[in-house]
This record gives sequence, C-alpha cells and structure tokens, in this order.
Amino acid sequence: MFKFKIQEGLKVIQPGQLVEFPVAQIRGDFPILQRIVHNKPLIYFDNAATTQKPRSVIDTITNYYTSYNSNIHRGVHYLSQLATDDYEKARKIIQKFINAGSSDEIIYTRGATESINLVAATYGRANLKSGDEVLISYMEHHSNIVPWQIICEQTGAKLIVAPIDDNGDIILEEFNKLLNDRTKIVSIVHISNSLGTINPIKEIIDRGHRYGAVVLIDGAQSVQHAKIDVKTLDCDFFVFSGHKIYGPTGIGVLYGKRAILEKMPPYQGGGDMIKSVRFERTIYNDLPYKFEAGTPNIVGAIGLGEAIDYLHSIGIEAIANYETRLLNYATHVISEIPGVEIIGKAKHKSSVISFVIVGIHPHDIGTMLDVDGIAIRTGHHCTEPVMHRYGIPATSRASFAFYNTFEEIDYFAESLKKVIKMFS
Ligand code: 7TS
Repeated sequence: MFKFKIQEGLKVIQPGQLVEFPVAQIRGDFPILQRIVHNKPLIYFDNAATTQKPRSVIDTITNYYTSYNSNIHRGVHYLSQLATDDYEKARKIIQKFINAGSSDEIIYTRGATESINLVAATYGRANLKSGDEVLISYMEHHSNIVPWQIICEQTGAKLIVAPIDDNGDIILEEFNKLLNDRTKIVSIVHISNSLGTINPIKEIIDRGHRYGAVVLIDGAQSVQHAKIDVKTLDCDFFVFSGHKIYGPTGIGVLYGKRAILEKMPPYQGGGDMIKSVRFERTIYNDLPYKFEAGTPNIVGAIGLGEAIDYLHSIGIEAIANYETRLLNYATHVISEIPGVEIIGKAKHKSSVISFVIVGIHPHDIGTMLDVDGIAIRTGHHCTEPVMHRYGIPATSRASFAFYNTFEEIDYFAESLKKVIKMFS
C-alpha cells in the first residue's frame, strides 16, 4: 500500500538520521494505532486537536480505578493516601518537566482553556482598570481571545491585537510599537495550532517585562514538541493541556510565578481551597490548593504524570528532531502537489501543515481522506481571525506526532492527489 519514499525523504531532509528514531517500536506502545478505519489502517494526523495515549497511560488509568480509586487530601485511609501521593507526585513530575521553581506553582486545571480563563478572571479582574491594555496576537486560539474580551468588557480595559504577516509570523516591529505603559498583560501563543508558527517567546516575554506587563504563554501546542523551561523563559504564566501531550482529557496545567499567584484572588470557592470557613470570614488555602476548589480530576493528573514519564523515556529532543523531519518531508511532498497551497509558511514551524486546494472545500477533503483511513482536521481550528486574515473560511490541517511515519505522509499525499483528480 505504501510507496516507500523514505530514502527520498532522507535526501530531502537530513540524510542518515531516520533509522535512529525507533518509530516502529514506539507505534507498538499506542494500541489505537493498530486500528482499522473504513477497512484501511488508521493514519492519525489530527494530533494538534488531541494526541493518542500510550499503553502506560491507559494502564495507569485502569490501575487507578481498579485498585485505589479514592478522594484525595481528605482521607486518612489507605486508598486515599495512595491516591493523594500519586496526585502530588504527578505535580512534581510536571514541575520538573517545565522546570518550575516549586510544585506550588503548578495548578491543576481542566486544560489550557481553563488555565487562561483562571488568569483572566482572577489576575485580570484584580489588576485591570479602564484604559489598561491587554496585548495578544492575530494568531491566538479563541481560548486566548475570548477570556480577555470578557474581562476587558468587565473592567474597561482594551484588547490590542498584534498583526501577523503573510507567512504567519508576528510582525515584531508592530508588536513592539503596540507595547506601552498601559500594557498590563501580554498573552501570546507559543506555537500556533492553525499555522504552525513558532513564536519568539523569549523576546516577547522580555519586551513585555520592559513595560511592566505580566506575560502569559499559551503552550498548548508547544510542550509536546519542545523543551520548556519556565525559569529561563521568565514567563509569568504558562498554560497547557494534558490531552495534547499524550495524557488524558480534562486535565491541564497553569504554571504561575509564586509571587504573582500568592497575590491573586481565588478562582472558584469550595472544598480544598480553604484553610478555615466561618460565616464571618474564610481563610484561603496555600498554593497551589487555593486555586483547586472541589474534587479534582485525580486520575487525569496521575495519567498526565505518566504521560510525561513516557515522553522522558523517548526524549523530548529526539521527538522534536524526528517531528521536524516529518514536517520538512511533508512540506516538501505536499508543496509538489499541483493546486495545494500551504497556509502558514513561517521560518520556524512546528509539525502542523494547514492547506487549501482551490475549488475544493476543506470538509470535502477531510471526508474523502477519512474514507482512506486518514484523520485530519478541517475548519477554522478555533482561530477565526487567522482565517479572516487570509481571506479563507477554513483550511485542512494535518498535524504530526512522533508516532507518525514518512510512509504515512506518502500515503496521505497519494490520497490527496486522488481527491484533486476526482474534483477536477
Ligand atoms: N491554545 C491553543 C494554541 C490550542 O491549540 C488549543 C486547542 C487551546 C489553546 C485550547 O486547548 P484545550 O485543551 O483547553 O481545548 N486546540 C485545538 C485544535 O487545534 N484543534 O482542537 C483543539
């Protein structure tokens, strides 16, 4: 079925390196990759939406429910202690993973979306006033636009949007011009989910700080592809989702600098986020529990810790290297298909390829590829302003993970050619 173009792929990209990455072995770790879809082997190219889970994560979840399911922090009994230990162990794994100074700076949330909403609703509400500005970019996911719109509406602050160029890069000169003493918050995506652009976040963070702004980095598309070090970056907040990093859905992370988190009011009220409750006055809990009201996603946190351990077992640098070669190869192969236009041609890109084909609606492309067992995403990818910027309603998007192969890309390209032929 596959046209083995691996040698060609290597010639195009980095000769001699492909064999070093044990992709066949890695694929064996992901049970779902053995699936047949519409009588074809599944080719899963929708990794920017959510990633598949390795067996170790699935087993961890099963083991939790079969042997020590229990609520945390509240029980003296054995199971509760086991659950609490693993839940807190995962927090330490996450702390090390992004090099936070303390596990108290790791807040569990439902995902990147909730993490940004938390910052907007607490830090934003407490610190923004009429005339202040929140600076974002044109390539933000809706979850890094709408929470700021809501809080700007409530506080009288203004949302300012830095433009992007035709390649999908932030125009840094314009970004710099938009920074001023009124800028209180800068909130920028690290890697764009619809364009693949890798933003120069260190430069953006440093510039934001020069004007006294706090800087939030949306790492939903970056932690799984690149080593993150929040201390070196010096960002004030960093957010990501567990399900995009081979962990479960419904769990995510907000990293925040301790000094800032301590001053922030709580997000939601309820159990666990308090030290004591009197009708006259409630004393809030210490970090990180102040922001974790109610019974959390215990198994989600434990599963996320396991997912990070799994990533470590492969090595984030090896992953990044292999994914870059997949991206370069796919870019080369797809660019050669007449009629296909890639949207998002930034110099520094992650393993996302958005494209349009003149005369064929992305939904038709997605549906026809699905018949061949290929899962891609079509639509605006929750980045409607990006679509408006390029004057298109939607794109087709193939996004790769380290379990994808060069052969899959070949098969995808052949399938795409069939789609074009059918519509021509
Ligand atoms: N930020 C970015 C850059 C994203 O890509 C996404 C999700 C989010 C935030 C929100 O993450 P969530 O886990 O809280 O939903 N992006 C996508 C996508 O590209 N396709 O489906 C979800």
